Amino acid sequence: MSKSIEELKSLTTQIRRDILRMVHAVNSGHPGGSLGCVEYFTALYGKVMNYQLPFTMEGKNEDLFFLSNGHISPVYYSTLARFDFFPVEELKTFRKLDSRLQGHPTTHEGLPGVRIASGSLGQGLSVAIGAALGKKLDGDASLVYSLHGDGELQEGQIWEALMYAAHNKVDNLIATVDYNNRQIDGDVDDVLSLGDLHAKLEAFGWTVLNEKNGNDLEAVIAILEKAKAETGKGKPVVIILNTEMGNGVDFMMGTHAWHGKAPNDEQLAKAMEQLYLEAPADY
Ligand SMILES: Cc1ncc(C[n+]2csc(CCOP(=O)(O)OP(=O)(O)O)c2C)c(N)n1
Ligand SMILES: [Mg+2]
Repeated sequence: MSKSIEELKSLTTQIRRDILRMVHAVNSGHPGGSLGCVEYFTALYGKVMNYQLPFTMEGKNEDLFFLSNGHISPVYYSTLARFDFFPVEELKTFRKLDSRLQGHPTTHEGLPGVRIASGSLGQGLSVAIGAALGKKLDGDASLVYSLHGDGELQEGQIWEALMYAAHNKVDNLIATVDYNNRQIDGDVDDVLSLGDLHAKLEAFGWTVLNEKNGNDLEAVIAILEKAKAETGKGKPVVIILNTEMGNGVDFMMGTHAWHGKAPNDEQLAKAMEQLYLEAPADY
């Protein structure tokens, strides 16, 4: 049964708790970008995307999602577990040897929900385009979604893929850019600015939507629904989603420092206080 907005909002807090506990347990992983993308994942899996369980690799007649910025695997894994793709307890195995939950997603462990390996930035848009074209060939009217980091957009392959998708009218694809203006070494504007991203994406032939409140669940659902309404019109669709790296934990916001760093015991305890739930369903 589908969850109410209130239930989904409380789930966003649970997912944030999962993310921090997962990276804390192994003292490694990427909490910052993960925390910023919680509303996107919750909107996608809780409201917007049409998918079936049990998971099948082929995903015929269902929407597909490809995570291109694979380092934010904690938010991906927590979301998949909380939406019943695999047991929540398995989050305990994150980044452990022989786990299905590797630091960067891979397919050979067979984790339900994961259709591509990612982590090497820049590749996921090309995969999503291939899957979208495959759906057209199959007469499958479902949609393909993908997520990309803004720092990831510095990869040349992304721009080849953008050009290719517009030329081939891949209009069953909704790509989203996690526009947090942070990357591993600092602010995107300082490291290698994307300039006027909206104008660039438009010039590459895409329909471009913007959402300033990427950490407001209802706003994210609304922009994804708007994007859906723009599909089937001869152009691929992209959402520039403003998010806050580290969102939900005060000392993790306003900096790139938590891109790939785990909290220590004290920091975890402090963060958990800020992510209070009356009845947490921690694994
Ligand atoms: C091809 C490639 N080059 C470099 C890296 C190392 N790397 C991992 S995350 C990252 C920063 C990416 O920035 P962004 O996509 O904005 O992610 P965020 O920091 O916002 O989570 C880099 C350079 C990588 N994973 N793949
Ligand atoms: Mg970023």
